[in-house]
Amino acid sequence: MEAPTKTPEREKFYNTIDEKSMTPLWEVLSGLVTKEPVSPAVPHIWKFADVRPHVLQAGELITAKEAERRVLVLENPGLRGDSRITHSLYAGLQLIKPGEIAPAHRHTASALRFIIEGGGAYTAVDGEKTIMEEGDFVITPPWTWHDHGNESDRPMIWMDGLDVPLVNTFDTSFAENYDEDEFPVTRPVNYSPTQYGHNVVPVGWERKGHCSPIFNYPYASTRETLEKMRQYEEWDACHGLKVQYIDPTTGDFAMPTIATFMQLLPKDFTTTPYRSTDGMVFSPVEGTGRTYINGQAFEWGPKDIFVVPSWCSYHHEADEDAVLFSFSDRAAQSKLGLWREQRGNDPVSAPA
Ligand code: GTQ
Repeated sequence: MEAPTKTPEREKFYNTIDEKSMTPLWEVLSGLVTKEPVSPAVPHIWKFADVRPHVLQAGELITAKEAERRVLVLENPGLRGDSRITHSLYAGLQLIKPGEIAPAHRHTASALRFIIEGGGAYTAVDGEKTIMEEGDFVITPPWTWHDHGNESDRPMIWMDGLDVPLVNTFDTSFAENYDEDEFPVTRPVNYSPTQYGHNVVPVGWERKGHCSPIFNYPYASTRETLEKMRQYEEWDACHGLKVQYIDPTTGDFAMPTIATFMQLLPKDFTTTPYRSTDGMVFSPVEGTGRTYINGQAFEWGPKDIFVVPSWCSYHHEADEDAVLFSFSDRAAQSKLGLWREQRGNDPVSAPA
């Protein structure tokens, strides 16, 4: 689709209406309503060994308290200055040193934590602490008070994933700080998995908010599920064995906007090329391999973070048994009826 020819007469007209804050659609239509997704984001990998020293350096420069959140933002090279890892999502690496507290605040954005290094630090959500270990996936639901602290003796580094770009597209951001560093703790550590993860809820219980009431999904359980499944389930050609994290009270994704996944790829497995409209952020937990994104190879190992933008075709190759965590905005896209995928050379499919 090409824009119509510009004649002097037309140009003059465009300049006239430009002064009235108007523009001709036919000049911009093909870039506006594209035949298929065109993302400004590009494929990229952050090797953990490369970025770790800088995350630790930040720890010498500023305290968690002064920074409020001491995070190095992972900016997609196609979107520098925008604090985005995909077009719609934010990601960063947060460092909490022993004894530090990242003070309590709340915001309308949803946040996830994926634990990359360390163990024993906590996130507190509305008065409940959860202790985090490597590979755990932890949620901070919208508008819940949260602070982070590290009572262990080692630094902890986790990846934050937030829907800030989506929230800001809608111009719906609210945020406030709590008066104290820590929101008062009123429930036992890890209470929510006990209350909501055992297939019962109190009689008369009603769901509050739009997130899973469970906010820590430990790696040990997810890993066990995948290991059991490998004995009884077929490997999916595009994904190996892939599970999605759910809100057990609805079966929907655990968060309203962000979908999260964990997958197992067995040694020497090569997946069939795949693409979907949700730009994906991957972080391998175990194993090494590579992912070809639009034909370009990205070599990965544990704790690396790489991004596959919307509608880029990709496939994985695992050199050894590999486990990959990933997240995307699929939860939001699905609710809006926008999500589509394509497996290999199959036709593009959209769920009914
Ligand atoms: O931990 O609440 O990386 O509010 C960016 C914004 C983390 C957090 C980030 C945040 C947080």
